[in-house]
Amino acid sequence: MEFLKKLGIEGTNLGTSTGQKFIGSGAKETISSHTPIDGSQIADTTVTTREEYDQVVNTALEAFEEWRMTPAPKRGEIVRQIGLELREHKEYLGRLVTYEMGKIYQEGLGEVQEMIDICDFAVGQSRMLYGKTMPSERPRHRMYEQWHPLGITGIISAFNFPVAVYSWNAMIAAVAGNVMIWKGSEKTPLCSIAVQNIIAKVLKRNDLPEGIFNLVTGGREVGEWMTEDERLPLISATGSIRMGKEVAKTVAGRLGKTILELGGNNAIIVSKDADLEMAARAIAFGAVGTCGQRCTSTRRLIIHKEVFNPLKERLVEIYKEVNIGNPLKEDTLVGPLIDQQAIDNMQNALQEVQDEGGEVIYGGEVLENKQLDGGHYVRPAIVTAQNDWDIVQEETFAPILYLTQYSDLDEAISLHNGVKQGLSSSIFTLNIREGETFLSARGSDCGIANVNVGTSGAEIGGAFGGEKETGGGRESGSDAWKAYMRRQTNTINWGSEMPLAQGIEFDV
Ligand code: UN1
Repeated sequence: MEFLKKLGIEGTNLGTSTGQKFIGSGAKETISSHTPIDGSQIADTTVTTREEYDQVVNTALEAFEEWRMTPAPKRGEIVRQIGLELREHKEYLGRLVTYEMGKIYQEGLGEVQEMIDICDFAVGQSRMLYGKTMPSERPRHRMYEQWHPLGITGIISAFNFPVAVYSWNAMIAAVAGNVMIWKGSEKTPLCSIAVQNIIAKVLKRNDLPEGIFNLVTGGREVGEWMTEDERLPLISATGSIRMGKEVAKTVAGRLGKTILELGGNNAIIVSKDADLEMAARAIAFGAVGTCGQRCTSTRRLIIHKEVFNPLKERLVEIYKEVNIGNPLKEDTLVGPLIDQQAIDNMQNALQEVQDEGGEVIYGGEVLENKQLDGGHYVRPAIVTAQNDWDIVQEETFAPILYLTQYSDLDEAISLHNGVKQGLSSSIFTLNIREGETFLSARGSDCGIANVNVGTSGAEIGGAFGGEKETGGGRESGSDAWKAYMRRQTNTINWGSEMPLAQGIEFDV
């Protein structure tokens, strides 16, 4: 396949890299990558051994010595070139994301576009790592703060955004002066290797040392080496709440820093004053896009009782029109789930919600696809449910949309906030009071709150992340860069006296 060749991953048996070079070879544990499109094997990748891991860390520590002393705008120049290289490879990499992860090609392209956007953002940021200057209370003293890099940033990312989420972290961390060790998901190892190959071109061209952008491959064990390792002052992890709690505990146990981007259980409130057609379109993209496997996917609808039936009917109509199948095909809107486990989880959730008394209004079936035998296709489901049912309280990584009703806005907001997660949220209303209430301190408790915009598909310019069990981390835009740096307060005495702060007299 042309795009595999162009990305340098055809028949690969790679896995561990210190930037320009892949290291390690010979017989060892491998991970086989399969496409969820038809279940066929794409290639094998090697799992990082403990020895290779230590080699990576040592190389990274050495590179940090040089990288931290490279002026930030010069680091930005490297990221600018990575952005250009990504533009060159956008179609191939987008295709690989689709092939290995299963999201439709439009969304594969969108993901690479997010990488390009964050590169551009990071280039600008590289000249804006601003610290404040504050007036000193002492005469002839100057006081200011500056931001320094932390060291090795460990990045653990998930299968559902196999390339973009890495870039949010890596490109910002890189301009901040850090070196990176990335462990991508074991479900999408080829995406990691392809990105590594693209970055390697820029590193080689600029004659940079090994150890700035590093890659390790593997499962839980490799992740634990990272979280336990004191040489990694910061771990940025994206994944399940269960995983995040373990990462948080381990890293906090050594007083390291974390950025956690965990599960969401995102809802849209649809008011009786909503533009229902606009709402329906946003809901459909949020609920069935990426086959319900975004952390920002719309999982719950809280609908005013007066518009419940018309909206429900409109959604069923839209769901009926949605083409499910090969995500590489242009007219497909919903591709496969990632694997059999995801299908089982969806089926179990549907069973559980029906046992509670919910009704599956539409979809939910596992689909046989003769042409794509071995793929993991489902029909997205619409289900009536109650917010406090256990299964509704959980994030099931599949296209299940739970519908509930409300009568007044306070009730809607309380249902909305009545889950443990707090990532993304939205209200559809043309009533300014309702919209502003939702955004106020007594409104949505999420990290992202929108009016007349769905829950998924955030732009990179804002800080991305959420509250409560979503983990509290912020990545990507705004001032998220600060989490990748350490703040230092500096006071300089340029006078000839030695005055103390707080006016303390201490005559020696
Ligand atoms: C994720 O699902 O982990 O806001 C990230 C969005 C995308 C990123 C999702 N820009 O839906």
